[in-house]
Amino acid sequence: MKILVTGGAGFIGSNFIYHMLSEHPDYDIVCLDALTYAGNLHTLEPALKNSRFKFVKGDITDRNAVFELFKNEKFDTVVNFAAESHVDRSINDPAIFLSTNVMGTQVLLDACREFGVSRFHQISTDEVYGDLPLDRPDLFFTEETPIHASSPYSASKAGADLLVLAYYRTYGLPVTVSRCSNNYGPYHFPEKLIPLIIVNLLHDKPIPVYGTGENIRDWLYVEDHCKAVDLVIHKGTPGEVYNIGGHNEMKNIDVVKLVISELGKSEDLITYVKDRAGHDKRYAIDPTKIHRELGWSPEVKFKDGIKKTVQWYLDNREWWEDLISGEYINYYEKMYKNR
Ligand code: NAD
Ligand code: TDX
Repeated sequence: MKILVTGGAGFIGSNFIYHMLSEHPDYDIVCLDALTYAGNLHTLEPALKNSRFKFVKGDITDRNAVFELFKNEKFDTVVNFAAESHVDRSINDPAIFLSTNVMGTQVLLDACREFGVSRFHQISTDEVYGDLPLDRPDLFFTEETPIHASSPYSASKAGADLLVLAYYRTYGLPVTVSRCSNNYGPYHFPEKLIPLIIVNLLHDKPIPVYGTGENIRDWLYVEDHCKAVDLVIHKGTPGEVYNIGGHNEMKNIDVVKLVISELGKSEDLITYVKDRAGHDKRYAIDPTKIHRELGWSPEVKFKDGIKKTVQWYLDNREWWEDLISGEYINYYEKMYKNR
């Protein structure tokens, strides 16, 4: 079995590559990644020593390069993690989100049709469902919840989902889609909430909390997501969507306070800043379908996952110290100065 993992130099894709290399000792994995600001080849250094792994630098929107790669490698399965993934960046500059997330997905789908694959799997997100109100804890996203995206990021992911499902209906391409809640764990780029809290606390810098901090996210340890995707690509039914989440809803402010206490820092570092435009209130996944049909359940409890994650950032300072120099300083200034 030969699998193409796009976006494998990013957060979840790299964790997925390590999961697959260790769980499937007879599989070959090729990673295609453009190495944008969010992609990091250092993350894949241990994988690069494995003879069953190959890295190819390239852009999923580059049709010629993608077709050439498919022609040479003859993939059985394609798992598409490659995306622009940060909501705040999509608010400032939506165009690249449409290009990578929609057009890039279309190029991959066309290559799958042309060269024949047994499965194309699209890594999607719970954000395509929009948000839920804070005062209705009885409501959850199911696979039947209508698409109702709020940000340019989630709209681009929703567009990609619709295309993927259209290629199933129109051309019979064997596709699956998974929509996961917020991930956390090793190799998470420090522009996202949990690694940003950790990195700022380690520098005794303020923690910017958007709005009132009451918004709710449904957190899942990244390894649990990888296990779910592994199951979907092997046992999922073509044409189907699977929600992935572990019923772990937390207010942002409670996540911030938990990480502060884990690191023994002061809550005085909490700073409330101007809210995100269009900020989704609550995400909450109903994972009944993947549990019932594929037997998946999350294994890592949030309090244990947070401990492991904080420890990983303490043990791997050189990984993130590299990332927060240079371009990241400009990003941080632009995003948070005078906010
Ligand atoms: P990330 O931003 O950490 O990584 C994205 C990777 O894609 C990077 O390595 C980047 O270099 C690569 N990439 C970007 N544009 C590319 C292009 N045009 N061609 C090839 N490679 C390109 O993202 P992540 O957090 O690991 O998310 C991975 C996927 O999972 C995304 O599709 C995202 O929408 C989805 N997702 C993320 C979360 C989350 O909590 N992070 C939750 C649900 C779904
Ligand atoms: O500085 C911050 N302060 C803050 O209060 C940042 C970066 C975020 N937040 C809030 C906004 C959100 O309510 O924390 C919450 C989490 O924010 P992000 O880490 O940016 O994640 P989110 O917007 O929820 O999107 C994530 O989950 C779904 C991923 O980035 C997406 O790729 C995925 O699809």
